[in-house]
Amino acid sequence: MYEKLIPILQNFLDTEGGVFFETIQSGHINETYKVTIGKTHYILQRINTHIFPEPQKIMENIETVAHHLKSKNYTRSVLDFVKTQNNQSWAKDTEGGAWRLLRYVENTYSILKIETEQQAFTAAKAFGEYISYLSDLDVSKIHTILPNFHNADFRIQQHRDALYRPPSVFRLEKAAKDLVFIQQHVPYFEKKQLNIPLRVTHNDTKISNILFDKTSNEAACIIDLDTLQTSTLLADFGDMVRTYTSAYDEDFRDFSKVKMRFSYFKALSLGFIENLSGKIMEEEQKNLVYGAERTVFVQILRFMTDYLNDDIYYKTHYDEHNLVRAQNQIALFKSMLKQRDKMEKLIRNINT
Ligand code: GN1
Ligand code: MG
Repeated sequence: MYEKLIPILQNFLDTEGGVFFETIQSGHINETYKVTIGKTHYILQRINTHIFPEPQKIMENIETVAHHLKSKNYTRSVLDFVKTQNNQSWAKDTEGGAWRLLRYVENTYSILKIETEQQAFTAAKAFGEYISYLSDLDVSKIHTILPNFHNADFRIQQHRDALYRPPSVFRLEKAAKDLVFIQQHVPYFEKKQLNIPLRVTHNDTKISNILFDKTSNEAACIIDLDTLQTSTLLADFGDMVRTYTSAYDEDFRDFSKVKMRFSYFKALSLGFIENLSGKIMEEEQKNLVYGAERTVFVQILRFMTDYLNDDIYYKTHYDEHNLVRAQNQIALFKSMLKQRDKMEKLIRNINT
């Protein structure tokens, strides 16, 4: 099964002496392998070009950001790609697939699910610091990779388009109650203009996108930079609230247990803002909770839209997978709405 990877790998380096492959099961989009040659480890990844049609732009963004971080003496590791033998940052396979090879960051581990408030604090602090380091990077130097990625109006429209298509009656019936819920909440997010600056943001701040140092348990490296582009700080904060505060991931089916845990919200908020001192604007801080609610709502829309579209975007492992994910996120969203006042109060009282 791994034989087909050998010629791909040879675009980047010689494979004499044997190669060992391991599949890495994480992420809904790309295909990822750990590669061992002798004592050296790499990550080989196939970029999903249906979703990311312009790998060149992704790689240029990553280089621009790495250069900026290094010039400012950023102390954590940055992703380090092996160039092809022709000095390119990625290679095409015979079917048009796009591949790249990264040097593995040694002595690190990643986690799929947050276990402690300390981890939430540490990860959010690293993402806050990242945004802070990038706050003086000229946004016009960054390519847009996925237009409208966090744009709620765009996601609402995609959802409506899916409903007009129309979806199968079976799926519509299965989702009926959730579709009503979505309809009720659309007005809170539709056509809301906030006066918030564009920044260079990560746009996928889930916990598995941080490598932790095995010795210190500090954040060693921020990874998965495919969605790195301009957006607002609310999106990065929001995705942390979405993925760090729930005790269960988005695939978990016992929705009654899915809750926004306030102690985790507190930890991540304090961590995030700590390194943004003097950089976060009043208007940004004021809208953090709204931004978090919007991020979760957008994720509900995205999973539900994909369910209505017969699963064309996210990898799914069973028939109702996207519906379950949407319902799981609805449970989280409901729990957040109940705690809105408490969350607002906490954010208001953090001094920057
Ligand atoms: C996708 O592939 P992965 O897991 O890194 C998605 C994110 C979603 C996430 C939901 C490019 O990320 O936006 O929040 O799934 N990435 C893209 O788990 O659509
Ligand atoms: Mg990602």
